[in-house]
Amino acid sequence: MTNDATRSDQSRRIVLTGAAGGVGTMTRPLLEAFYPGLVLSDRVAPKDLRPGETFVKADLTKPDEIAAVVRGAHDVIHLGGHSVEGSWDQILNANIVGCYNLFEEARKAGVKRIVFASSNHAVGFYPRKRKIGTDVTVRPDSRYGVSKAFGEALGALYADKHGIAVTCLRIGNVGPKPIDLRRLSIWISPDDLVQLFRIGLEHPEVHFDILYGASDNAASWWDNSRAWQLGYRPTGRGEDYRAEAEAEQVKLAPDPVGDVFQGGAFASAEFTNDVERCGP
Ligand code: 15L
Repeated sequence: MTNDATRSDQSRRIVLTGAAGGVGTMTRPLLEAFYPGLVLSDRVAPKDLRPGETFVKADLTKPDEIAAVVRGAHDVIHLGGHSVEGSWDQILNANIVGCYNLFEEARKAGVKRIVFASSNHAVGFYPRKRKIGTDVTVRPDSRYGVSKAFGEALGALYADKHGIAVTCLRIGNVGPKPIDLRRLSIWISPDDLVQLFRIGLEHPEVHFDILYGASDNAASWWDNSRAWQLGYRPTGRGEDYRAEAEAEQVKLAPDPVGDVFQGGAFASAEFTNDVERCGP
């Protein structure tokens, strides 16, 4: 990402929800260089609070607590919520009600930009043999995936109706390296994810965008050209780890349903259909 496309004003208040979770923990140390003084929020305090970071405890289901978190904020990176498949109650509360509370309290507080952690599971029922862009119809593979599609729709509403610049990142799998064959296609390094956060927080052209949260993976199932257009230049290459990912894959049991679809085990869980009857 070029610096002239992304000039950061370090004095502004930026909130990171879900700060104590896996993705928050991996990206906070990297974000610090660009945005010192992050305001962190979660239901529990991060164990490794760093100098300059402020923690505000909040439950996404409680609008007054979220209002306190976003008060005076210029931007929000919303990672908070339930991060895998869960019961309907869990998903409803954390990801549907919680996501609504976040957007609505942010609007009331005058927040200018929101980066929403969507997920590959919003489109997890696309077969692996298909390459998809960000303009396809959503095909969630789980209740969790449905909640991410909801968050994307909510983002579009708040962008069009209220002028908040919203970037939805359909994040693949974040970590130091791809951990199996599926992740060779969807892996993203923490550095590359921070690059995408910065595009969402800075790029002047963002109104409402959906981007894939993936590194530069030769085996990718996604056309991420919009991200590249916005200056994204990922440095991670899944292919560099192919041998390790293949070695890990052989330790896993075959999943005749999950291995067909992009969402993997999220697609095969609770599956009662025939693979042949799923769409192309
Ligand atoms: C996700 O959306 C989850 O948050 C993460 O835990 C992984 O399961 C990832 O997707 C994945 O698809 O590997």
